[in-house]
Amino acid sequence: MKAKLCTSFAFLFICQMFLYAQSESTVLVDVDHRQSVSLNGDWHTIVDPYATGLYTFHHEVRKDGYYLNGAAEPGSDNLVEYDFAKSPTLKVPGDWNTQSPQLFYYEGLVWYQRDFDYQPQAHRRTFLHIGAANYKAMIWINGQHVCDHEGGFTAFDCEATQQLHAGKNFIVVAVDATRQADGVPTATTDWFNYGGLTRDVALVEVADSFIDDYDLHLNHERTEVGGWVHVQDASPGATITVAIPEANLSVTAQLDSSGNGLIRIPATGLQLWSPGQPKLYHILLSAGEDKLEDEVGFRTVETDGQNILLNGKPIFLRGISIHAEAPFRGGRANNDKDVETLLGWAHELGCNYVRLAHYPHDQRMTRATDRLGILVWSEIPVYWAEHFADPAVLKKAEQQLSEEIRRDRNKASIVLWSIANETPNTPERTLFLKTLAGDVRKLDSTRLVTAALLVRTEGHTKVIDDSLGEALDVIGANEYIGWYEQGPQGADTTEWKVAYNKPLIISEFGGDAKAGLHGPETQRWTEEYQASIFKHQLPMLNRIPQLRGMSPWILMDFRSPRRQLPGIEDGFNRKGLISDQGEKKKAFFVLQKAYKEGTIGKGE
Ligand code: GCB
Repeated sequence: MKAKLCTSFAFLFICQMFLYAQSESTVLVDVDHRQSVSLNGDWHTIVDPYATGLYTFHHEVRKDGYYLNGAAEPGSDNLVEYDFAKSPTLKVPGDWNTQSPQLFYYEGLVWYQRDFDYQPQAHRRTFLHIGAANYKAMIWINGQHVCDHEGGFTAFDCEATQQLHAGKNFIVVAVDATRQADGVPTATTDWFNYGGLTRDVALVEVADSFIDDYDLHLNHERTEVGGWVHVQDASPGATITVAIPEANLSVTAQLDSSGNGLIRIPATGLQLWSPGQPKLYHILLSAGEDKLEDEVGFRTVETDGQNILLNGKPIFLRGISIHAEAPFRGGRANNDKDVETLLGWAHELGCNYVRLAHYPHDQRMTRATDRLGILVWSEIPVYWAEHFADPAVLKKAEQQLSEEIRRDRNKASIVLWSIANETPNTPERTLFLKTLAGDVRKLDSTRLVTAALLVRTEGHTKVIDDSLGEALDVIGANEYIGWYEQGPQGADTTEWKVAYNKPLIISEFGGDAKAGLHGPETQRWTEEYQASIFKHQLPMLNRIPQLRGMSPWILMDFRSPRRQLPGIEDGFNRKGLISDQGEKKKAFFVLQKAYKEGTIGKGE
């Protein structure tokens, strides 16, 4: 079967992954507080659309693949047809599309290589950390295979202790951004398929036995911080200590045979985290030689009938949707400045909440929402027409979900895990997504499960009765009255019927406007038309009794190859309240007024 698959070019990359001994990648929780050596910077790159660096002309796996980092020796008749040292460089982190005009629409395989000096320490282990590589990555250090990864928006860590040595080392990463019909996401989306090593790359050093995962959260009654810490390769009888020095709290727990230590710390006296007071505590964890710090907030989130309760009190989520698109320069958002700009605008708008669409964003984003007190909807890219009947696709979605939750479960700002966006209401889809909802609850029972559903129309009534609603804690729904259907006034006569007695978030609404294009409110693409959509939507939304939040689409214009209208879209989805060059459109101020004056929303 493998051999047969490997003769088809479309499957080349997948086959290569099968043919190497699979090394598992993991996610080191709190990796940004670990000692690390950055591998960011200039990497040599080779664009390889035919996968020549992996396969011979008969599609056999090459024994002398580009991962060996070969070069023709002067005077030798050894034929080597590539040379990283003489090849152009690209910046890491960064997508290749916005770094080279020739690569703007390129969606294939690119080889990345760099040299680095390293001094491994005795009794220390080293992991290669990749913040994100879109979409598939294969990794070698000093010519030896380290690991592979699929999924363009989740972080992963691969142990490289064996492959590294003292002195000069080299790393080669093959990144393939080919869109996959059976990928997560599938081949058709409404965002740009930025390829490459789009987030930070580093070597992370840990002790022989080290803390790889933990879950510290306030219990339902808000009386105790509970959870667990997991230590990899702990010796029998080892213990784990968790301390919150500021609150004079410290506990030590015995690890069980699988390396897990259960933690219970009395929470009396701890200040709760909330958007008004985003209190983070400095936490110290230690297990033998391994010491780790984190900044963690404590709060509860739950539903009660149609209410969302934060720390036991009803809250209304005044939000905005955000893509991980870099303001001003374009490309993937991946640095502190990008995060500061995007969240700065959300703050200016009056938001206490953001929907991080449509995939997990850089960890800088959720660190910042924790610090700034902005609640978060985080989602995996299960988007539109996934191959829901394919068990392999389910596995990919489950992997991304667990990587997302593992990286971010100690972030107080995240209150909602979203499992899908606008998926067709079919039995296979429902089974697939109910499995994911179950997975979330197993991995993290302290947050709410949601999804952005599609809405049905019956005359002047919008009906939300998608059967997936049964499996959700909070119903999310997207609607585009005024843009994809009717004019903005359509909202005035629309009523809503929701089949579930649960909180509802309108997770998208909006319309396009080209910044600076003005005209009558009836003229599509003008700022006035977009503002008019918001003016008619807000009163309609206020009439929905169970509305508990909203995240209009979207904070900033973003690139999407689906958006082709010359002079207006030019490759951008223009539903931003702000242009990609930072110009605020009229609708921004309509929403800002409603948020700041508190004329939208109830339940608080
Ligand atoms: C949607 C999608 C979002 C699109 C948006 C649009 O419903 O969820 O990803 O970008 O509509 O602009 O059409």
